[in-house]
Amino acid sequence: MTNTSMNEASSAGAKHVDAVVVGAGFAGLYMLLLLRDRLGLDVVGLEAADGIGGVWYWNRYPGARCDIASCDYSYSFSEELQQEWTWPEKYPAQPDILAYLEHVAERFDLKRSFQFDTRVIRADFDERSNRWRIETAHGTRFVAKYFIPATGVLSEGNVPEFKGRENFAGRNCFTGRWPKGGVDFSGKRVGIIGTGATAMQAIPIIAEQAAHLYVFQRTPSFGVPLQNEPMSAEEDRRIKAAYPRIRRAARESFGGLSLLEARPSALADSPAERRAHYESRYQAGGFSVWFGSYSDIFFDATANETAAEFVRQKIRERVKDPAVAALLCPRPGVTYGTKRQPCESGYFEAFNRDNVTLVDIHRAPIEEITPQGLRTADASYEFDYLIYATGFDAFTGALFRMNITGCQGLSLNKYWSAGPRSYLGIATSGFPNMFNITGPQSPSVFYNFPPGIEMHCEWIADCIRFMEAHGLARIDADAEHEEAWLRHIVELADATLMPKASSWYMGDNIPGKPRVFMFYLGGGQKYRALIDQEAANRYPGFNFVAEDTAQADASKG
Ligand code: FAD
Ligand code: N01
Repeated sequence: MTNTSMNEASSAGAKHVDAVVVGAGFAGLYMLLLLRDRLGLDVVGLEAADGIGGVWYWNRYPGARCDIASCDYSYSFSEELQQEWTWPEKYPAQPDILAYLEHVAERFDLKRSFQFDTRVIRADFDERSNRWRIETAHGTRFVAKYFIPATGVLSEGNVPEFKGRENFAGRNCFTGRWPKGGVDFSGKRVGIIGTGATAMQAIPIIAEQAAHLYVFQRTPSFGVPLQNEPMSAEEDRRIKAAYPRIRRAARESFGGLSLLEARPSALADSPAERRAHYESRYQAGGFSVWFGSYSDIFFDATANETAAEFVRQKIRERVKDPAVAALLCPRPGVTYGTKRQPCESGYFEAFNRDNVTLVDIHRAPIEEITPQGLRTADASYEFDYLIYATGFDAFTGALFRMNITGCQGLSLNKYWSAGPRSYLGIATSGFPNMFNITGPQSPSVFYNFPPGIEMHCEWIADCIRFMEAHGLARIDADAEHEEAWLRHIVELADATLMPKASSWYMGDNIPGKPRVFMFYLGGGQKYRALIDQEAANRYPGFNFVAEDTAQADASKG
């Protein structure tokens, strides 16, 4: 078959649209709204789940909630929306965020443009027509000028391949695919593997229900209290009146949050001043210790140790049994805040209960999952339910599973085999007309997601508007700009303590994944200025092909 007839064959029966957006989380919903309603494009959204919500659709495990305050973790693009929606708590729980996103979808009539239960399994760029050909697991096909994966950086689960995993006779649960009806643990024996942010939210609640809970911990985490509280009517009014200031402060901040200001140096304060400052941040809750204590904890190991020791001391104060407390404290030399800060509500106190057992699988690793439970190097445990709270194949997991092929048959999986490559974290050279939202090499997970998503979606919509207004068929990131961006990402990361820590930020949690730093550490305000400047200067880091050139080339073939 010639190239032309292959292209024709694979486009036959396909639906032709201007853009395909994959994913119906915060990103996919807003991207679709902008392209459809502001630009007037013909857009289809494809979503693997049977509803909207993304992370907040899938992660229904007990205790799932956001650890960024609702006034920050919400869309800012519509004044009416932010005024009419009332959050019940300072830090919203999963059902409330899902209800909010349902409201957004309803209010802006978004669902009619989505196809649910529809997983994208392949996307190929056809260089002759400058169109993406997208295929779903049902075999339906789409041809689109623009292909926008809004597939999330924490959407592809990681369930480790323990020996004997399939032999467990009880019920398996993965926190990132929690059943809609919930799971009743009353009177049951439960095992949970993992002690990251997810497990720290789930454990105190499951501990209250289960007959016995075994917590299998390989690495302890520096948890700090969330300090959640109900939203009073007065606080709701205050926030609604203050939205212009709150949103501005978030835009002008490093991490997209409105309320935190760190002092420059932990070492410049006396031990007593430092202790008081950490204490006030600990009591303030959420990310206050992480982003709001001292800036140099990210750069200087001695400064970092003051924060690490403060949090360890808190764990020792909260856990009654000193041996259990010691196990729950991150080990000496492990830096604080160089992996994602987990926030908790009663996590450490859960280990004061008689029905909770902490099992150290660092010392005695899991050897096998058995029909009755699991066996470690030194003991066997029996339970009825086994929960995997084992995290995600972050950043690249969902993208790689779409089998994306760009120019000259190059697969994204191959091009990124030594780590992600992009210009500005938005586009990858050789993959034209494809845009990433809060993906690798952007501020991504080091920036509050809703404003990060709005920033990217608006930039992408403006870029597409520019292309349509100027008769452009193709936009492709310039390879030299991409190379320079990669160097910049590494340079910023290497100035901090972060690449030295073992975490999913570095791909450490997935066997065989290359160890590279995955996101931009220059801060949201600098990043916004860079991408705005790129657009204002008419995209110097990108190469364009005009529609008429593309048509002429196609007719030559
Ligand atoms: P997602 O919400 O992940 O949506 C991606 C969607 O794409 C999913 O619905 C998925 O089904 C779909 N999809 C993926 N692949 C395909 C495919 N091949 N075909 C079709 N559909 C596909 N961030 C914060 O800023 N603050 C927080 O407090 C916070 N809490 C979090 C708590 C949990 C438990 C998790 C897992 C993440 C949390 N995050 C938090 C990060 C979270 O990823 C973002 O806040 C945000 O929800 C991301 O939205 P998104 O639309 O980019 O991606
Ligand atoms: O995943 P994780 P998560 N054997 O990767 C353990 C967001 N989030 O789902 O550290 C034994 O952090 C692993 O142990 P170790 C947030 O961005 C936010 O908890 O690899 N154990 C670890 O303890 C977060 O960072 C909220 O030694 C194994 C755990 O499983 C991100 O999602 C709530 C193992 C995984 O921890 C991911 O968090 C929830 C193995 N083979 C999630 N493999 C909020 O509060 C893994 N583990 C907003």
